[in-house]
This record gives sequence, structure tokens and C-alpha cells, in this order.
Amino acid sequence: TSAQIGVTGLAVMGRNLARNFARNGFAVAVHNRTAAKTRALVEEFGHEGSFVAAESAEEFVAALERPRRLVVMVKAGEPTDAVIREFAPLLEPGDMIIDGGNAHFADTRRREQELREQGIHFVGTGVSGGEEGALNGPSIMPGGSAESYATLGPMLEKISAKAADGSPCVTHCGPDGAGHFVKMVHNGIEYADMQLIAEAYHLLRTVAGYEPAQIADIFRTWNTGRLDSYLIEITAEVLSHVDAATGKPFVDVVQDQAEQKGTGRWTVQIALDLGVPVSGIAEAVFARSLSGHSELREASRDLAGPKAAALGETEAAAFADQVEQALYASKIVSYTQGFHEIQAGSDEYGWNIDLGAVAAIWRGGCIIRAAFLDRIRAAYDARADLPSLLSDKGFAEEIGAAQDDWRAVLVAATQQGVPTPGFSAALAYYDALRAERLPAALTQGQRDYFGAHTYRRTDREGSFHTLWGGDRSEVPA
Ligand code: NBP
Repeated sequence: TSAQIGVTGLAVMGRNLARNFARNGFAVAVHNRTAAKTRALVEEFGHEGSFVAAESAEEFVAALERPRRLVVMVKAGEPTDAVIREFAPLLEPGDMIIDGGNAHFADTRRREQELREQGIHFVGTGVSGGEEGALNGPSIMPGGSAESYATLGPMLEKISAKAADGSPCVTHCGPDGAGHFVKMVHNGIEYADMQLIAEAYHLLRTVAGYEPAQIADIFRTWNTGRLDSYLIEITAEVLSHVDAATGKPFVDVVQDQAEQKGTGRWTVQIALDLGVPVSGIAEAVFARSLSGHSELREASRDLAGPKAAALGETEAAAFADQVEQALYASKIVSYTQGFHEIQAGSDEYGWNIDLGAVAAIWRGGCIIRAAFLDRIRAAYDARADLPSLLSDKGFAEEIGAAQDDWRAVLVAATQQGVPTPGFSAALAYYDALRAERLPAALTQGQRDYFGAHTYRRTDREGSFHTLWGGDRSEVPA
């Protein structure tokens, strides 16, 4: 038997990805460190397609047609290196190892380089959509060599999600770590989207006084408009869910401490290194971390807050419309920041990432899939070197039309003491970009005063220093 593709690592993601390949007519070799999982997969789903169960690494490699395509779906980090150490000696030049786990792009760059010396293509590949996506069509973000994509691409196109216009949600992002970098920023944007939605919910609950079921209906309405997205859709589902044990809204019985696995944090860490302001994503990561500090929150419960007055029915409905504007405007900012980071990563590592193509493959399959992404793609299609999404005429007009309501929502949030770090950071970013002059001039003055760090002038070329401790005359630096 010869399989066209192999999958090793048969936990939820690997198992479903293997089934997806099989359902699309590919013969799939399957392997897992613990062989019981391999047998269970074939027993349960063998009828779905052509599977070759391999107990050992040697058997697995022998089952693959050449050049071999070996998908690794194990826990990211050391397990991935362990699997590479196990398989690489069994492979030959031209073979491909496709890492579909959530690897850090720097690890992917290292692995790609090491394997390249052996003539093996290492294809770091972002896969989004969770277990359901892996089975029915994920959004796929492969990096690695163009040569590997030539034969791998068509297979990935088959198993990927399809956007509304039928196009497959997969594109060759760029060499080495480009795919995992794009996946990392996808997750960062996902964090920001979720935080903004959470803030909208919090405001509707606290300021407008709506119950979770009513808020679910509001989200359902929003989901028929420009906010149409998977995350808004599932938010309505979660909000309308009632806990069977207590009869209370599900959101009221879940502990309010958000967890995270790390890709959002990476997005912010890398943004700091690249000097890209991703304040919305950073606030989303910090909001999760703050929620988890129960001792800190417990110790702060008696701090003074404003006296809140609930809105009347008509005012509440009007406020809900304003929150929709604030959410949409803040979302535009999150994507602006995320795409800026992809551009910066692409420049730094010479990946030549096509931002429009990235927006296009996020239209289906992944967690942030949304009608909105079609607009982003169109913006980059119209102008590939767009300095920022906010410089697209359409987005600029929309955010301009939303800004009065956006500000009004933040006034209400501030007056009523509702934390809105995502909305606030987004508006601060917008206002900072718009500003004719920023107080950074003062910062430069301070830096020059205490550290002789020098400054540039608005009216002349060159760097200067003022003799702050002397006669305060200016000297060229
Ligand atoms: P897990 O991340 O839970 O990993 C479990 C798999 O890793 C099992 O097959 C396990 O084999 C294998 N494994 C481990 Br742990 N250590 C190993 C080692 N030293 N050598 C060989 N195999 C080893 O699985 P998952 O949730 O299916 O996720 C797989 C990858 O996909 C991860 O990188 C994850 O971050 C990524 N991802 C997950 C999702 C999601 O929604 N879950 C979405 C997108 C991406 P065993 O059976 O023998 O223990």
C-alpha cells in the first residue's frame, strides 16, 4: 500500500485531519506514539476512506509514496522536536514534514533550517478552526518552500474550508516561519475580537440593564449585519444557554477567570520586539490575565466606584445601537494592528506575505471567519501597499461615521465604572494616528534633559542637544 499523505499524532486535531484527507479521497497513513489511538481511529472511522494503520515509525514512513508528506499533529514544543528526531533519519531528500501544530514561528525557522540541510522540506503550517474545522475544513496557513507547496497545495486546497465564493481557505504564506507567524497573529486578533465582544456584553448588561437572553437576541441581530461572524454567532449561543443544574443563565454560573494557551501572548511579545503597537491585542491578553488574579480582585472589592443609574427602555435600545458602532470601530482597529504586525514580520524576515491573500483565507474555516474579511481583502486588492487598513477609504469612512457613538459609549462606560480596555485602547490608537501633534515631542525633551538622548527639530535636519545644566543653548549632536 502507498499512502499519499501520513498523519502522526492522533489526538482530536490529528484524527480529524486524517479523516478529512480520507473523506476527500486520499489514502492516509496514520500513526500515533500510543498505538491504541491508531487502532481506535481505524476501527471507528475506517469506513470513511482509505487508511493505512502504522504501529512503528518505520512502518509509517514505508507506507508513504515519495516524495513523502508527513503531517505532524502533536503537542507543540518539545514533542514536535521529539517527533522530528524520530522521523528525520528515516526520510530522504525531497520528503516533507508538515507541522500543523501551534508552533512558535521562531521554532519553525530553526527546524526548517536544520531539515533543509538534510534536503527535507519543513512546512510549518497554521491550522485554525478547532476540531470541527480539522474535520470539515479548516483555514490553513502553510509556510515553507514554494517547491513543497507545488504538490502539497492542491491537497490542502481539497481539505480546506471554502469561502462563500468557493475559493479554498489556504494560501502559501511565505518561506520558513511565515505560516506559523500568520497563525499566531490570527490568534492574537481572535483574542482581541473576543475581548471586544465581552466588553459589548458587559456594557449591555451593566449600563443598559439587559438580561443574557436579551443580549443574545441583540447579538443575533448584529450577526445579520456588518458584524456577521462566527464569534458573534457563538456568543449568542453561549448567552442564551441556561444551566441545567441551577436554571440560571450559563454565563452566571461560570467562573469569571479567563485562561489562555499562549498564542495571544506571543503575538504581543513579538509585536514588542518588532515595535508594532498592537494595543488592542495586548489589552485582550492583559484582561484575561487580570481576570485570573482572584486574590488581587478580592482585595480590591471595596474600592470606591460611581453610583450607576440604569437606563430606561428607549435609552437602552439606543445605547445598544451605539455599542454596535463602538464594537465595529474597535474591531477595525484590531485588524489594522494585526495586519500591521504581519506586514512588519514579513519585512523583518523577508517573507513577502500577501496581506490580501491572508484576509481571503480567513473568510472561512477559522475562528475569526467573518464577512468583514472580504472587505479587508478588497482593501488590499485595491492597493497592495496600503500603509494601514485605516488608510483605506471605505474603512476610514465607516470608522469616522462610528466615532461619535464610540466616544459616547466610552463616556457611559467611564461614568458607570465598566472596564473597557479594548474599546478604550482602540479609540486611543485611532486618536493618536489622527493627531496633528503628539506629546512625543515633550517625551523627547525629557529624554534629552536627563540622558542627553538628543532630538530632531521640525524646522531643520540633524540631531540636537540642549545644554540643560548650562546656559541652555542648543548644540548639534
Ligand atoms: P495535543 O496538543 O493534546 O497533543 C496530543 C498528541 O501529541 C497525542 O497524539 C500525543 O501522543 C502526542 N505526543 C505528545 Br503529548 N508527546 C509526544 C512525543 N514526545 N512524541 C510523540 N507524540 C507525542 O493534541 P491536539 O489538541 O489534537 O493538538 C495538536 C496540535 O494542534 C497542537 O500543536 C495544538 O496546539 C494544535 N492545534 C489545536 C487546536 C485545537 O482546537 N485543539 C486548534 C489548532 C491547532 P499520545 O497519544 O501517545 O500521548
